[in-house]
Amino acid sequence: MLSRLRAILAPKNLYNKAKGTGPFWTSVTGFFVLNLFLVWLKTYINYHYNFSLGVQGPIQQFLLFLNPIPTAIILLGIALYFRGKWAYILAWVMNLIQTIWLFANMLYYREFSDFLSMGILGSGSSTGNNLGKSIAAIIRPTDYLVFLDLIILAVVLLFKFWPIDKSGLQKRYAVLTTILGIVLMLVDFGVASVDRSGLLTRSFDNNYIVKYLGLNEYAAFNAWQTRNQTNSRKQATAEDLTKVQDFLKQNSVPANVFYYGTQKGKNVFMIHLESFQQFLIDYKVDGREVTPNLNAFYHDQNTLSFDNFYNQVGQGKTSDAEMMQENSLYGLSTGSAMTKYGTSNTFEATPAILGQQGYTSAAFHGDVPTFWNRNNTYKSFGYNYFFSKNFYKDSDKPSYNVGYGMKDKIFLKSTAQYIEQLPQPFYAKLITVTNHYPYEIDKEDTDFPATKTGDSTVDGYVQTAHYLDQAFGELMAYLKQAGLYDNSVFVLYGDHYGISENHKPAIAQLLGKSSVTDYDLAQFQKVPFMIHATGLQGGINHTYGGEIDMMPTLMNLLGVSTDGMTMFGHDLLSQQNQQIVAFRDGDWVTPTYTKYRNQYFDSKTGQRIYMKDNPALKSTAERVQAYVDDSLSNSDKVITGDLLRFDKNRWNFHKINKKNYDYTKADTLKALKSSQTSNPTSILALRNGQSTVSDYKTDAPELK
Ligand code: GP9
Ligand code: MN
Repeated sequence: MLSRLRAILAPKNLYNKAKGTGPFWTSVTGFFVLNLFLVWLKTYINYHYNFSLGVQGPIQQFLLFLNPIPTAIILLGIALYFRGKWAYILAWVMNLIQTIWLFANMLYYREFSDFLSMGILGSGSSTGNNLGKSIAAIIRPTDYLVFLDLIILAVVLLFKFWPIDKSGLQKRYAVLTTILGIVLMLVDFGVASVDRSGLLTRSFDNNYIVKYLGLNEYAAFNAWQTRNQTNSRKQATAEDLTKVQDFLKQNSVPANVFYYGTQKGKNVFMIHLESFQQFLIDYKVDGREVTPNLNAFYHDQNTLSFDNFYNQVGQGKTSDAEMMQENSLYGLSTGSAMTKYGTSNTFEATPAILGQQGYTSAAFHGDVPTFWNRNNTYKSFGYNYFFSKNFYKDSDKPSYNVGYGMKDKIFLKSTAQYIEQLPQPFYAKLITVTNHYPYEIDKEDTDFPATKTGDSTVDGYVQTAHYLDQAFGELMAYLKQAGLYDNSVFVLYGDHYGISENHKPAIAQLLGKSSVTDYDLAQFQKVPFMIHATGLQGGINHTYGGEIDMMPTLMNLLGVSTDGMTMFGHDLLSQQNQQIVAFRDGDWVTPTYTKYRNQYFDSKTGQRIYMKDNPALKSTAERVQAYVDDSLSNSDKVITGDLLRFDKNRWNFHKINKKNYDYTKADTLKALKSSQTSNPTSILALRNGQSTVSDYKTDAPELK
C-alpha cells in the first residue's frame, strides 16, 4: 500500500536517481506551488465564509481573489533559497505560520467582528485568560480543517512519499519569485488605492485592510502601526496639544443653564451595564418584560433617558467604553488604549477631576484586576480605590462565578460593605459582568424564558440581561434603605453591543423583521444612557449622542467647569449640541443621515440614499465626515502622543502621581478604616459605625 502510494507520487520511470530529481510536482518548485495554492485556497474560502468584509463590485472581488497570493509567494518563496529537505520543511513551516494567523483570526472575528491586532496580542497577559475562555466557546470542529493539508503534507514528507529533490532551484529563480511577490503586492496596493483613497492613512476599519490588501498585509501593517505609536510619543510636542485644543475650542458648545450645577456635590453612581443594548428596554419575551427595574427607571420622571445614544467602542470594547466615559477620549482603532497606554500616559480623568473637588473615587468589578489593564490604568485615572475580585469573600467559589467573573447579584451585594465606608461625596463606578457573551447562566439563577431564535449564543442574552436587571433592582432597594438614594446621581450606560453583527438572522427575529439592513445594524448599536437624581427634571431625550458625550454632560450637571478640558464629547443637554455621533471606524450618525458600512441612510426612515441624486447629502456628508475624521484623529493624537503630559497650568487641574495609589487589599482596608475618623462622612461613620450591610436583600440562591 505505502509503496503503491509512493509509486504514484513519484513514479520510478520519471525519477532520475543520479540527479536526485523527479517529476515537477515532487520538485521544490512543485512543492512551493502546491503550498501556494493551498494557502490561497483556505484564505479565500475563509474570506467568504468566516469574515464579512463587505466586498462590493468587480474591483474588490478581484482584489479579494488576488490578495492572499503576494505574501504567500514571498513567505513560501523563502524556501526556494534552500536546497534539499530544508526547502520542503521551510515551505511547510511558512504554510503553518500563515495558517495559524488565519485560524486565530477566524475565531477572533467570529465573536468580535474584527481582526486580531498586535495590541490585543500584546495585552495577552491582561486579557488572555478570558479571551481564551470565549474562544473555547466559539470554536467549531470544521475550523480545524485549515490544518488538514499541513497534516497530510507532514505525513507525506515524514514517510518520504514525497521524494526530496536535492538539486534545488537556482538562486536567480528564487530572487525572481520574491520579486514577483513584491510586484503583485504593489499591483494590489495600487488598484486598492484607486478604489479607496487614503486606505492606510485613514484606516479606521481593519476590514478594509483585509478586504483590499489581505490578512498577512494587515498583520504587517498593524505591527508597523504599533511601532509607530511608540515613536509618535517621542515626537509629540506641546504644540500638538495646542492644536488639538484649538480644534476642540472651535467645536465647543455652551452648557445648558437650566441643568448646569443642579447636581453639585452629590454622590455619583456610575453603573456600567455590561453588553446592554437599548432594544432591551421595554422588550418582552412571552409577555414578560426582560428588564422591569431598568424600564421603570427609564420612564421615571426624574430620569433623563437618551434614546438615540450609541456605543462608540472599537476593539477595546469595555475598555474603550471606559476610556470615553472617564476621559471623553476615543479608544484606538488598533486595540485597547487602556491596555497599551493606560499605564504610561498622563490623563485628566473624571475620578481625578472630581477628586480635586473633594470627592472620594472608587471602582468596583468582580473580575481579576488585570483585565484590560485596569489595575494600572485606574491609577492614571486617579481612582482612590479599586475593589476587584479578591476583595470579596469567597469570590473564587465556582458557584459564585459565571463567564467573566462574579455573578452580578453576589458582586453588587458584596460592594455594600465598601460603599458604606466611602467618605461622601463619592464617585463610585460599578462594573457588572454577568450579561456577557456567551450569556451563560446557572439554572437556579433564572426563571426567565430564553428567546427561540435557534442561535445558541443569542438566546441566553435576555436571561442574563434579566438577571442583571434583578441585581440592579436589589442594589437600588438597598441604596434607598441605606439613605444613599436621594443625595446621589445615578448614571447608567450600556458599554457596547451584546449581539454581534455575526448573528443577523437572530437579530432579525429579535426585532421582528424578515431581514436586517445595514441601517438596522447601525440602530442596533444603540445602548442606554440614563441619568437619574431625585428632583432632576427627566424625560425621554431624543438628542443624538454617544459614550464620548457622557463626561461633559455629567461635569456640567455637577457644576464642574469644563473650560480647558481636553474632551471630544459634548454636553447632550446643550441646546447647541451638533449631534454628530462618530463610530470608531469613521462611520457616523446624525439626526438626518446615517453612514454605516460606507452606505448612507435617512436616519428617520432608514431609506438608503445615494450621493449622486442627493446634493444635500453630499454637502452634509462631506462636512460631517471631515469633523468625524478630525475628531478621531485628534483624539488619537492625544493618546498616542501622550499629549496631556504637556497640559501645564492651562486650567485648575493637578497632575496625578500614580505612585500615590495602591490597590493592594491590606493597604486599601487600612486607608478606608482611617478615613472613617479623618473624614467621617461615610454612611458608616454617620451611623456611628452601625453597618447597613444587613439592609441589602438579595434572592441570590448561592447566598441562602
Ligand atoms: C471583563 C469585562 C469584559 O473584566 O469588563 O470586557 P469585554 O469583553 O466586554 O470588553
Ligand atoms: Mn463589555
